[in-house]
Order: sequence, then structure tokens, then C-alpha cells
Amino acid sequence: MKKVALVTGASAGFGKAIVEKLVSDGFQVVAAARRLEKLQSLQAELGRESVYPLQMDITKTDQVDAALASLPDEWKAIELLVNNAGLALGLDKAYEADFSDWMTMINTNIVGLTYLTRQLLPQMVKKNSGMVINLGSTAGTVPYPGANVYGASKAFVKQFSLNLRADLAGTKIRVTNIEPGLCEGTEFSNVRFKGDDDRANKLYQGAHAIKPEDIANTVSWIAGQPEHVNINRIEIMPVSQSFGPQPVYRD
Ligand code: 8X3
Repeated sequence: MKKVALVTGASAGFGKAIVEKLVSDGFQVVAAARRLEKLQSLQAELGRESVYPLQMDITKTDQVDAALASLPDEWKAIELLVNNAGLALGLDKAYEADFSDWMTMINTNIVGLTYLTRQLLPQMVKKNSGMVINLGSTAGTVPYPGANVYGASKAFVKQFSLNLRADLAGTKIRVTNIEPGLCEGTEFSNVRFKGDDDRANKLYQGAHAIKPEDIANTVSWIAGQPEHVNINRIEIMPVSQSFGPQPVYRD
């Protein structure tokens, strides 16, 4: 029998590429997102036996409960949870940022991710088998102006991932935090800049940024490790991106 994975944010970007890769690796994938028509296209592309479209908004706990309860029996035994859904909104300084943007990031990147994980972990613990792969960010480690709540939410995801490992000690369940840097080919910057596509496109010009396929390959590699191996964290940047000096402002 094929193993079942559940991927959130599966309608586009990383999530879609991860679904495609996991299906080619032999998983049956529950593809979860808000946009049902995009999930249905993915199912049409990859086959009904390989993809199950699951419409849900992970910020709405009642929708998550109802969606999980609606899964047919052959799609219920989720062995691999990929918590990919998340977003950045705005790049404004903390004293100018829109508080409702902060709440949306907190509700998606933190509340949604933790709720779904909490709902699926008991069945993994009961079977003593499973894997959780979270999508963090380099922004969870490297501060930068305007990252305020986005970076902090990804720092949460990093520490939550590591703390899950602590709680799951003695079980065979594995947890990984993938921490990408600059990535193109997703809706990330178009969402962050609220539809200012020119600004989003400029960010990637000449940068040869990471692509969704790079992250999908990483998920596939992690999922393919022997069962005694846990990849705790993996940080991935394009070669074009590196580190700079810390600024010092002087009088
Ligand atoms: C994406 C990386 O640098 O845009 O999480 O915050 S960055």
C-alpha cells in the first residue's frame, strides 16, 4: 500500500511542486488549500488515485476538523505531514506595519501550522510512525528590516520543530524544519507586496533564486532518509545570496 502524505498550501508554489514530487516518489497525497479548483487541476494532472483535493483554510480550526473528518478511509492514515502553507505580508517597519497583516501571518504561519500538527500527531504516535516537515525560512534566523512578525513566526516554526523532536523522543516519528532563503516561482512576493508584481519581479532579477522544485527535491530527500535518520534543520539559499556586515549607525 502507498504511504499517504498531506501537503498544505498545495495549490501553488512550493506546495504544488512538493505534491508533484511526492506523487512521483510513490506517495498518495492529500493536497490541502483554500482554492479547490487549483487542487482539482492538480488531481486531473496527477490522477485520482494519487491526489485527493482537500479544501480548507488552516486558520479556521472548524474547517480543519471538518476537512480531516471528511477524508475517505484510504486517505486517512497520514504518514507524512508537510506544513507548507504560510505567507509574508508587507515589508514595513514595525512602527508602520498593518496590525491585521501581523495577525494574518500569526494565524497562518503559527496557529494554522500548530493546530493541524496537533490534530495529526496523535495518530502518528499511536502507530509509532510518521514524519512532519515544516517550511520555515532563513528569516527565522536572520533578522532583516521589515521582517518583524514574518521572521518571528518562522523562528517560532523552527523552535516548535525542535521542541516536537524533544516531545517525540523515544518514538520513530521524525521532524524537520526546512529553511529556504530567496525563492522565485511562487506567489510569495506577489502576496507580500499585495499585488505589486513589478516590485516582486524586481526582487528576483538576475538573482537565480531557489525554485519550488529545489524545495520539492529537498522534501523528497528528507522523506527518503532511512528511518534511523532525522534531519533536524536544513537551511537553503541560492548561491547569489549570502551574508553582509551588521550595520552600525553613528552620530
Ligand atoms: C523567504 C525568505 O528572505 O524573503 O522566507 O524572508 S525571505
